[in-house]
Amino acid sequence: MGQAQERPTVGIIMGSRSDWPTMTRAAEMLETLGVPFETKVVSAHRTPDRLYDYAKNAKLRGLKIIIAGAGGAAHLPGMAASMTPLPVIGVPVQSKALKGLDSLLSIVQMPAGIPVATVAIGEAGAANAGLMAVSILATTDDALAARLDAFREKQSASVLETVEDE
Ligand code: RP5
Repeated sequence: MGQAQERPTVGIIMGSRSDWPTMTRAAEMLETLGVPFETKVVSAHRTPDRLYDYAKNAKLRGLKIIIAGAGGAAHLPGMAASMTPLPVIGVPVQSKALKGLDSLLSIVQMPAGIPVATVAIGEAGAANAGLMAVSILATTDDALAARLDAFREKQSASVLETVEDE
């Protein structure tokens, strides 16, 4: 898994190594925009003690945002959010049985009191989770805000105005 060198400000956690092909899209966005991050496998049900330690110490270690991806009965984002004051962005990983609808509903339907900012199912959601983390950090980081503006301008320029004839 990718790992930036500087002290991480974003923690990308996921319930299983099998989530990495999805969660790598969040990492790619952070890398592109120059945000230091870390990636870890932290399962709510297989490694609950690891989750407790991670969430309880996240702020103390200097993290500013957590991106948490999980599939199926996806407790990870909500449980992480319950144990840290940091903003948590939840990524519903596409499951085999229910194509991620289970993941989506179990992440998005948080009862009032502990929020999880939930993005779309799968790779698009993971990419947007990375960009959402950048947007939040950019509110207090002018250099990052400028890089995000440039990223968006480049994206706009890459969208063709017309459909070319073959
Ligand atoms: C969840 O169960 C993980 O987030 C993953 O999406 C799903 C399946 O995990 P594996 O059985 O592939 O490890 O906890």
